[in-house]
Amino acid sequence: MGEDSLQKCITVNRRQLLKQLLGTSGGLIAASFLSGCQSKAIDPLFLLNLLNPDDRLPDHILTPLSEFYVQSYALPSRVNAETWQLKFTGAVKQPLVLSFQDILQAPQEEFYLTMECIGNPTGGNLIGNAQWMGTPLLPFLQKAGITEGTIEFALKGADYYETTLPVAEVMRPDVRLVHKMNQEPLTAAHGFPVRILVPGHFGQKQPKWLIEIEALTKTKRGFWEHQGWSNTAEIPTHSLIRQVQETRVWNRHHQVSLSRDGETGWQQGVLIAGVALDRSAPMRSIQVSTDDGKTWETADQNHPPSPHEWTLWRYRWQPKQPGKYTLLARAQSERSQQPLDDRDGKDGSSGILKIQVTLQI
Ligand SMILES: Nc1nc2c(c(=O)[nH]1)N[C@H]1C(S)=C(S)[C@@H](COP(=O)(O)O)O[C@H]1N2
Ligand SMILES: [Mo]
Repeated sequence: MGEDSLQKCITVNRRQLLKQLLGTSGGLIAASFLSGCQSKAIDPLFLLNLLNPDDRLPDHILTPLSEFYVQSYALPSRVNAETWQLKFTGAVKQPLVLSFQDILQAPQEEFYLTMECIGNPTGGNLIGNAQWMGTPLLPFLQKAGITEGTIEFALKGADYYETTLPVAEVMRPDVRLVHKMNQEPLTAAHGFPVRILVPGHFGQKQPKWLIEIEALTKTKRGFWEHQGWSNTAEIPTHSLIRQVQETRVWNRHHQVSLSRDGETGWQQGVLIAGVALDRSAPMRSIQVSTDDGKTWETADQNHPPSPHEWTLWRYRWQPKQPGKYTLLARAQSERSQQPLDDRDGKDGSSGILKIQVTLQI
């Protein structure tokens, strides 16, 4: 699992990164941040009470902060909330500077959003769900005023990370400047004091330690986008199997072996559970196959109030024979259907995870 989660970090070409950083103002300081890529990944989906399939699926499962994956190429040395500033620069009518107090005094909104890294391999665990608190960005952008030729915004972190998004995406009313995660102030690793969340996109479009929003009249590639990762980084319709009976699964190499007898023996039924996510549309159904895609059954699912939070699903399988089986799960949202082939790549993974299960004699 460590290897999977580090995959993206390893793809960074240090020399290229250094060059890119030194091209920005303050590049010398940036060089000292290159202490190494930090990545933490623990399966975020805790065991549902699967042996009790009559229980209603919960509306939300939050990933505790201690278990939430961290994907950063470097942690900025110190970001102080008292001296922190967010600057609106570039093609704005009047430059605007916000303090942390300005963020706290603006109207607050609480919402759920699932964060996933575009480098998360099919079925991988660089994904977590949290409740966030922050204030809409839009009123501040309106106050600064965007000049006519503006086409993109660059969102910049104190670690000199940056990413860009089209004007229309950043000016959506559900884009927020966020300072709390699961009711706690953001931790240093997750972007204290303020990060931005742009729903519908993979993690790379959600800069932590946000310090500058620059209005651009020309397109620009961000840090990961420069390494070839998708520039739109929109979340495709996809599902992840997280659990088979009591075994947590998070990569395609997982083998699950179940004994026949006992309380969790396969004769009592096998519970399969997971999550599904889409960039903007509610999940219509999650289908599970236990015969490598020949036949499909519809899983139970919950209906989270926001499409930006993962849908939880659960399927109870009653096998009749021992043997080897291949489990698949496929999501269909109101917008699109998950493709059946393997897709691990620079647009993010949307492929089907195949889990091998052996039912013992
Ligand atoms: N400033 C900054 N923001 C960043 C990054 C970074 O390296 N620096 N990494 C991005 C990536 S690739 C992901 S997947 C998410 C992960 O957010 P998390 O570490 O809070 O889970 O943060 C994004 N925001
Ligand atoms: Mo990421």
